Amino acid sequence: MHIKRFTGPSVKDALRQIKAEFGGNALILSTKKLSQVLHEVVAAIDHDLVEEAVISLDAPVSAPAQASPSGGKGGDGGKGRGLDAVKSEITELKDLCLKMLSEAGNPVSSLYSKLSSEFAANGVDKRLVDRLLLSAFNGVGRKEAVDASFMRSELKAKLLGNITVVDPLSGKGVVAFVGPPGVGKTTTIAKLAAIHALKKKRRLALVSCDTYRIAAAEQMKLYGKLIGVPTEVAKDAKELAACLRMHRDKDLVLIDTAGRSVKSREHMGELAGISRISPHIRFNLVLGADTRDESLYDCVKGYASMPVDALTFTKVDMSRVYGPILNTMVLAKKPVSYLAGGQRVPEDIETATRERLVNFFMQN
Ligand SMILES: Nc1nc2c(ncn2[C@@H]2O[C@H](COP(=O)(O)OP(=O)(O)OP(=O)(O)O)[C@@H](O)[C@H]2O)c(=O)[nH]1
Ligand SMILES: [Mg+2]
Repeated sequence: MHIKRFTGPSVKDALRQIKAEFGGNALILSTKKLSQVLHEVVAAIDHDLVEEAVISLDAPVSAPAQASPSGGKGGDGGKGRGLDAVKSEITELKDLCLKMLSEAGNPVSSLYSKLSSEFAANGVDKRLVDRLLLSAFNGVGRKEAVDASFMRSELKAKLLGNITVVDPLSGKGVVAFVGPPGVGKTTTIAKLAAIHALKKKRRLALVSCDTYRIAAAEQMKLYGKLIGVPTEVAKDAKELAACLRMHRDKDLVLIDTAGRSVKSREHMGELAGISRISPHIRFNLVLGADTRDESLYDCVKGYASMPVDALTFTKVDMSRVYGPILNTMVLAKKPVSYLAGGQRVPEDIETATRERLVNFFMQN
């Protein structure tokens, strides 16, 4: 099966292109109005389908159109019959188009649109859904293209191939957590600090660079005290550099930063100052999985100038749909590090795995 997306100023125009490229036995999988002036039709061709094709561009020409100019009724020398034939052909073409656009009765189209709706209901971006489905359906045989469980595992394999994960705390180093206000940066650091210091018995230090919000540093200090790890406060890059020197014997130093808008030049300048201290500081962008796509995209774009290594998604427990996680990681082209699913420290966090993420995006 070969699947391709055709676009044109009208559906008719796209169908014309399909006929030119695929011949008369194309299957229409979906149609979409992209804008006032652009329409998209996704079509498939499979030689196995030729005999049984429910939807075909080459429908047999009906009797009126085939009538010979000399035969038939009326005495107008063929002129009237010609008009009838044209009218009939137009009607027939119209019916044919409608038939083509109808998905009923076409098992490939039905499965394609069922899977498409499932992804869409999970909040996956429509463009991404189309790309995924096109890559999964392309190249499979007709038998497989109507087999729901086969196509689901194809899609899972495609998704797996597109997901990357990383654990920035697996080795030694300095990791700074950045992100919008209230997303869960400090809580995430507390969870990770507790796991690494208490369970994994690693040497840790915490540094709060959040002197913007009242009591933010106190929050970090309290967590540090409860976990039993030294916690420093740095009000600028110079003080942070001194803290890092002081704790260079540690396995891990986790840096908490203030949550502020990416539109704040002052804040982005401060973060850039942190990144200039050392190229070895890794940045983890913390985002709320319950956030709207547009806000997530704004964050990704806002932090594009920072050397962000990975994305952590918090508040997974509060999200109704998981598509935004996929949309954001595809846009950012970054691996996912952690998934936080609650307020409990340290229980509600897990290191991201590709399989876990795939299960979020495809629940069956
Ligand atoms: N439901 C849920 N709540 C969370 C999660 N992570 C953090 N929270 C809660 O979100 C709120 C804000 O958490 P913080 O860790 O203070 O967020 P922050 O990003 O450090 O906030 P700022 O420093 O003000 O930018 C707290 O009430 C946390 O308990 C999560 O995964 N799920
Ligand atoms: Mg905080």
